[in-house]
Amino acid sequence: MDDKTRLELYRVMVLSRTYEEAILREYHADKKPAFDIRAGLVPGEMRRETGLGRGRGGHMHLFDPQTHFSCSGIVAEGLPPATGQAFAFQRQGSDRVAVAFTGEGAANQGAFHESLNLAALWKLPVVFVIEDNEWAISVPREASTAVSSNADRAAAYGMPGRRIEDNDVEAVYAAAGDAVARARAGEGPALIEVHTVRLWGHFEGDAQGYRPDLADVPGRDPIPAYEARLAEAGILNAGLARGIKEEAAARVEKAIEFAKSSPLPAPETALEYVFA
Ligand SMILES: Cc1ncc(C[n+]2csc(CCOP(=O)(O)OP(=O)(O)O)c2C)c(N)n1
Ligand SMILES: [Mg+2]
Repeated sequence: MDDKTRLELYRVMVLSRTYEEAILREYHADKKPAFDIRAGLVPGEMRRETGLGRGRGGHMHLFDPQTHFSCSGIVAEGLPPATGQAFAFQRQGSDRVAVAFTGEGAANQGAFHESLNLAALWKLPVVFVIEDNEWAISVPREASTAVSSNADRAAAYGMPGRRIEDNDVEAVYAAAGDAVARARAGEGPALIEVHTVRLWGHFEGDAQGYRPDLADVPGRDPIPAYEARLAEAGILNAGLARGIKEEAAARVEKAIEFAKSSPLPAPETALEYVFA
């Protein structure tokens, strides 16, 4: 992998983290001293009229036609629409590939198995990505899943399955490239399971009393680990890392200012975009 791509991976990781930390800060800003879920800038999960959900839905109900992104609040329900989208791409003769992301807990839902079966049967251009963060809210993987790697399940549907351990971003990048190339070549779907660590609670305010591994969590953070790997390879130094972080912070702060200065949805429009 070339240096430019490796730095780009680092940039995306930093931008994502910077965004999450900024949202965390804004979410908690006016909820103190005692945590009041109704108070402050983000009472619940809505944002503003200019947001993807136009202030009418939370983080689970986003749709962005520009980047062809959508999500669902129903666990595993992103998979059938991705499979359907891949079917549309195939019929259109397009070289586009659908990608569905889901959790390791979701891999026990019926929708997961139905999607994989149909996608493999019809050789659809879709990549299924499972993020194994070891927890489904408070349920550890071994309490819900009979196999230790969901990638093993791919064989049952006649598609390749790959599991990548311990936040190896470069291995994820390579596996994604292989899966997309395979889909584009008409060879059908692939499954990638990415093993990671859940750094925070399932939701803000989750005290995680059920987690025996909490003390180990900070040491498993992928960002300092990748920083060290790139520094060792002579690609990243402290100055460049600082620059990338400052650039990410400026971009995120600008977006937050835009959100704060955007109007709230007008109450009389509450029934717009509702099917009845
Ligand atoms: C069909 C359905 N059942 C239950 C829930 C409640 N729920 C929300 S997240 C979650 C756990 C999901 O775990 P996992 O798939 O591992 O994803 P993670 O949260 O770890 O990313 C559950 C059970 C839901 N949203 N949809
Ligand atoms: Mg999980």
